[in-house]
Amino acid sequence: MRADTRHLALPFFDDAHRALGEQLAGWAPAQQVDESDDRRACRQWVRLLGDAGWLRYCVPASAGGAMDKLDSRALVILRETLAFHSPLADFAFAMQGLGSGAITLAGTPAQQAAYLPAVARGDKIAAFALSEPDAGSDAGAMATSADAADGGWALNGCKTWISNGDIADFYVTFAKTDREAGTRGITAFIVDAGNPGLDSSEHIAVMAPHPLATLKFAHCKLPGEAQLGALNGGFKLAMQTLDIFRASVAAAALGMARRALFEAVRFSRERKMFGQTLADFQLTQAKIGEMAALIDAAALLTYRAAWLRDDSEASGAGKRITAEAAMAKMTATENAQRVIDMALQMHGGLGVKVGTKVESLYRDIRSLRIYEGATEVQQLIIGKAVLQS
Ligand code: COS
Repeated sequence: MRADTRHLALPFFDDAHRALGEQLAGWAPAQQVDESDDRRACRQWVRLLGDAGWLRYCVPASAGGAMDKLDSRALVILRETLAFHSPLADFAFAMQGLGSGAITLAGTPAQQAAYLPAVARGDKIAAFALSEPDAGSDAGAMATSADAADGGWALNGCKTWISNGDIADFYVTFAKTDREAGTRGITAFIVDAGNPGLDSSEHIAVMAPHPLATLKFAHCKLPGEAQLGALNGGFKLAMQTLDIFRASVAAAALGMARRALFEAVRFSRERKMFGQTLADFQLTQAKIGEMAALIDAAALLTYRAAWLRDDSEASGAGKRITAEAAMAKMTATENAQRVIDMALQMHGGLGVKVGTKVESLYRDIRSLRIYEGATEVQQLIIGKAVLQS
């Protein structure tokens, strides 16, 4: 089935976005990936996405990308469409962008050349290592440290909930370089998989399976060139990266919600009950109406956040869109959870049967309300911004 593309007519998008959305809507349903093993499937999705050229939207043109700069609206279209068809395909795409985003923003020419073209081809798998067992929402409280050693660095500590953990070729890792300086004492590093000081073997199983692991750094030696961006500038770099990708998490949630509505409409038209179809009942019509409005509200906030960032980049204004991205992420993920729950309820017993699309969506959506800043963190960000304005 082809994803609906009517929203591409909205003025947030230009013709290049419309062409991208139409092409992708034709490509995605034709892909066949056995997702029973999430690690194998994720690698396969990266291969397919790389070969088809879609990963080129994760890096800028100077490094083999499709557009001059990371384009938030293109990312939104890609994630929304991929998530409609396969949340795991969306995950594989998104992690290539999130994992390499800090290199795009702050990498030296040599770092960009070494990693970004390979990410765009799907030859290197990327990961973003920020969270720790005792530092999730409070990212600045991280304990992993990087100390000067042998002309380079030595990392010690632990990162957890790391997407692509143990299948990534490199990890953009954030560590304390000044323990007393809070968020102003964090630096980013590029850690290649295979470094003998890195153990990524502890996998984490979750309700919607995708590659996830804990990383342990034990005197993990890095050359000086592994430092990414300014010394002690890592927290801002992490936040700037999240500013780009949070709006795209909203888009992934939107894709899942649109799929749930699609399934609910299809099912309600087919299901016979009391001499009519489920869709003939006013109760069903009211639910479908509520679902559609929740989806459109999420869509408008998501497209606004993406458009604002692209517009700010194009004009060179460099305006932060943290609050708008937070509004999009919070609203789209929370609304999608409600829409998917309503679609599942409409399916009755079938809704909880393993193998039904709404059943897997119900599990897929849940973590989006938590990762890349939980709903409560988004509320905090928005609240602070309102109070400061
Ligand atoms: N862009 C640029 N700079 C930013 C920024 C952004 N989006 N957000 C914060 N900063 C800067 C601030 O300007 C401040 O700079 P100064 O030190 O020069 O004043 C600094 O970073 C610290 O900001 P703040 O005081 O707001 O930091 P807090 O420790 O209060 O943390 C939250 C803010 C909670 C918003 C942050 O820790 C966060 O986003 N947490 C969630 C992390 C997350 O998403 N984890 C999931 C990991 S990926 S799955």
